[in-house]
Amino acid sequence: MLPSSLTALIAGALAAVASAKVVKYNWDVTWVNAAPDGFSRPVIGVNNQWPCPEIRATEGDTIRVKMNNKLGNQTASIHFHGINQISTNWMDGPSFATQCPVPPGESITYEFVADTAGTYWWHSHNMGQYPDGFRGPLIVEDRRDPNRGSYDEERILTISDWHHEQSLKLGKAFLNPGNPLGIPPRADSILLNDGRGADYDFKAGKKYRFRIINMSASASAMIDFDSLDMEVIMNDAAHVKKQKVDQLRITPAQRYDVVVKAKGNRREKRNFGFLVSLDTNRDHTQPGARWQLNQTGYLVMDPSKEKKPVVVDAWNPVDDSKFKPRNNAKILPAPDKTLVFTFEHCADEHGILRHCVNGSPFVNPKVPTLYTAATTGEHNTNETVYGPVHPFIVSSGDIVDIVVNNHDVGVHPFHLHGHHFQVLTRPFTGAGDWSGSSDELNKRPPRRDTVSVYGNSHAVLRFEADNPGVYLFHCHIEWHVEMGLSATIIEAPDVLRDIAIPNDHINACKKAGIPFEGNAAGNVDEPLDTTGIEYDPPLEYTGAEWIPTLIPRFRRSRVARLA
Ligand SMILES: *[C@@H]1O[C@H](CO)[C@@H](O)[C@H](O)[C@H]1NC(C)=O
Ligand SMILES: *[C@@H]1O[C@H](CO)[C@@H](O)[C@H](O)[C@H]1NC(C)=O
Ligand SMILES: *[C@@H]1O[C@H](CO)[C@@H](O)[C@H](O)[C@H]1NC(C)=O
Ligand SMILES: *[C@@H]1O[C@H](CO)[C@@H](O)[C@H](O)[C@H]1NC(C)=O
Ligand SMILES: [Cu+2]
Repeated sequence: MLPSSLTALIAGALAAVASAKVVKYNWDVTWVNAAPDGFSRPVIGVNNQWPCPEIRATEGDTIRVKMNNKLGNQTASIHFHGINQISTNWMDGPSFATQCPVPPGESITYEFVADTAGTYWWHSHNMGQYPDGFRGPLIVEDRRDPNRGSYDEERILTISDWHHEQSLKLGKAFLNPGNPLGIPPRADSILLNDGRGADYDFKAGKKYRFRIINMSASASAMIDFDSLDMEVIMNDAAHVKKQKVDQLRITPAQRYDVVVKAKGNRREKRNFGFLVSLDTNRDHTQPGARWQLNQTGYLVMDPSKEKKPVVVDAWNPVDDSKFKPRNNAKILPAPDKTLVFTFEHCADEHGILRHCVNGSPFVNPKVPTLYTAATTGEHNTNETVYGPVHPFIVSSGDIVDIVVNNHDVGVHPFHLHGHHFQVLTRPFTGAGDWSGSSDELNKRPPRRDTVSVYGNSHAVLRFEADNPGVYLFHCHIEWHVEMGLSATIIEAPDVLRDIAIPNDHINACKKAGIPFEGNAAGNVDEPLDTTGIEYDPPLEYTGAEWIPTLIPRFRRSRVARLA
């Protein structure tokens, strides 16, 4: 006889399959005018509306999004951040990694299983585009929430920096010989729930689950709920042992699920503020951090009562690398492969500042990397065929370590596609490169998909290669992606040979004039022939701009490290 827990598990799984549904969205991607902070500008919306819609499904459901690019003058793509795309790597969304940028007038469909409950978000993964507003929450509800009972109601809080200028123009001014110091675009304001401030109804004695999602392009934000504690229950859709905290720092792309209990009683009603501050300084642990953009939201019990501003004396957010996994999962076994990802600033021959990873910036290939893996046969285990994407080849079942050594003074939030990793160590500023000592590693590490790496410091991340595909590992500051701060994990290439890519995805390449077979330069007959592979970033930044006559277009520029 089966143990009762197993019987229950099987019964649960069967029930889940029986009730699983397909959640369908048909999205026209369109320009819309919006003024979330009072300043009107064109933003990228869905079905002529902005803010963009939320995607909501239940664990086990299939999510199907038909994306019709009606922008007219830009290409598009969508990434479902934190969804690991098990067995559906080609639905992951990043342009030139797992698909072609979709040109205006074309449609593609994304379809995948929402296999794990949690708080996610979706966003354009197409050349600096999402800061124009093309992003939204993605919530996968539990069938049996282990935290059920810990809260009464649920709310979403999105946080984002905001620019009055469009991303393309910001990118062109940023990646330009006229900006040799690489001064990044500066946010004009901060948005809560894509607007100014955010108020929530709050009832005495009730407990609220906040799904906090950071959709920023760059800055870093702190949050403090006045005199109320936040009880953290999840980070990046992974359960953590409940922990009460005063303050959190949420880097772009990270999510926290926290429970906040409404103190007070029915007679003595009051309103609680929460402050969100964007740090435009480079590293909040260093002196001189300036909090230049603030927004206060309120948990409102009585609208007639005062809403006091929140004063925070100091920002000392909790060390999120010390969260404990809810299930007490142990550190994975010692690694079979280690990817060392060391980065620093470097300038190219035109004086444009880039991010060099192990000596050179990531550059988009001419053929999306997954399509190269699918069409180069036995050669797809040779890094040569992938060209300038910092390919790192791992075999099915490998335990993989990613060691990030940050030689820059800034804090960078790193995101891995296709996997949640264990954060084995992540010291604060000034710790230098990883020594290689396993003494430093956390034996019960938290799991997540985005982690901050501090200035002149490091992080060690571990995952199991159990999901064949092509996965980007990159900084989630959108401007840094455009500077080349990315690498690519090629996982189980032998399994990727001759996989079938959906016709509409291939058709998008044809319509865009982008090759979809062969090595990084589109060489089909001789995949090891590197002729035409471009290792230097293009001189002119064109972002997501659609210029039919110029595509594909690659220019030479030699990259030299700064002395
Ligand atoms: C594209 O169209 C939008 C909306 O009309 C406009 O604001 C923008 O400047 C255009 N150009 C590019 C290259 O995006
Ligand atoms: C959101 O991400 C931005 C960019 O890293 C960051 O500056 C900001 O602090 C984050 N917000 C929160 C609430 O942590
Ligand atoms: C934002 O809030 C922080 C913390 O209370 C404060 O130190 C800072 O001066 C505020 N910034 C502005 C521009 O008001
Ligand atoms: C990959 O291809 C290059 C170029 O032909 C060759 O020099 C190298 O030995 C190959 N590497 C492996 C691991 O086969
Ligand atoms: Cu970065």
